[in-house]
Amino acid sequence: SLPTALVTGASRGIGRAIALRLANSHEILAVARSTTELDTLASEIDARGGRCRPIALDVTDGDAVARTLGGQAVDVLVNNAGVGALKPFLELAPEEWRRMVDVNLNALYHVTRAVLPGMVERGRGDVVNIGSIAGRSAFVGGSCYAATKWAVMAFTESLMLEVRDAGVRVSVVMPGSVATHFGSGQAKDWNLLPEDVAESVAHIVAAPPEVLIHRLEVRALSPKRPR
Ligand code: NJP
Repeated sequence: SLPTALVTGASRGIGRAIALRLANSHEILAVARSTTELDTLASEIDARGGRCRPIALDVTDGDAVARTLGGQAVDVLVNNAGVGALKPFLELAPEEWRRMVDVNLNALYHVTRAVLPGMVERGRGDVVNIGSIAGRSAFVGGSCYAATKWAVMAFTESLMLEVRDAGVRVSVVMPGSVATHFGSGQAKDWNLLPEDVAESVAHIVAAPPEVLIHRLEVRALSPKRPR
């Protein structure tokens, strides 16, 4: 049977592209809150001859995550779900700050905590976190968002050091700007496509078992390059 890949934030954007890409070689567990979008994704993967199980779940709900994902046999975990309220610090509402920390950081604890024990037990597995170039730089309007993505970098490297001897590979993909509905909720005319990021995730997962690609930074070559 196919290995299993669990992708959070699979209902749209980068997560959806990752789910579609990994569906070539994996059974997909597609996690997000939007059930209709997850069902559409599952039908699309079905139609291509793949397998996809939609899982409606708020990744910030630690109890629900443990209940739903705990004990699932997962070969590849992609922590992709993320939110960005990109605005000056003094304009950030407390709820926006809390939400970014909850989805971009705390959810990585909940989801990873649920599936990592199985990987360690089996002596193999991939955890791929979707970070950002904002995880090694700063920008106006990024006080919280960049802070959460710097945290993802530190989490990724620390966890990698802890579990590599157990055979589990932990990585981070750091994209530049990607054309999704991220942040404002409006489709953006940005340079990278979700599929570009998905290709990097697939590259990490397909590395020979004794090879760890720990960090990939993915940038567009130039602004407004036509495809
Ligand atoms: O964002 P978007 P992207 N529980 O808004 C899900 C990073 N990144 O694809 O629950 C469960 O299109 C949401 O699903 P739903 C970014 O930081 C992006 O651009 O149904 N799921 C949806 O599927 C993030 O880590 C750019 O609303 C939750 C998905 O997350 C990742 O890429 C640049 C959830 C968000 O889809 C994907 O972002 C960069 C919850 N509580 C890094 N809350 C960029 N776009 O430019 C949200 O460097 N989701």
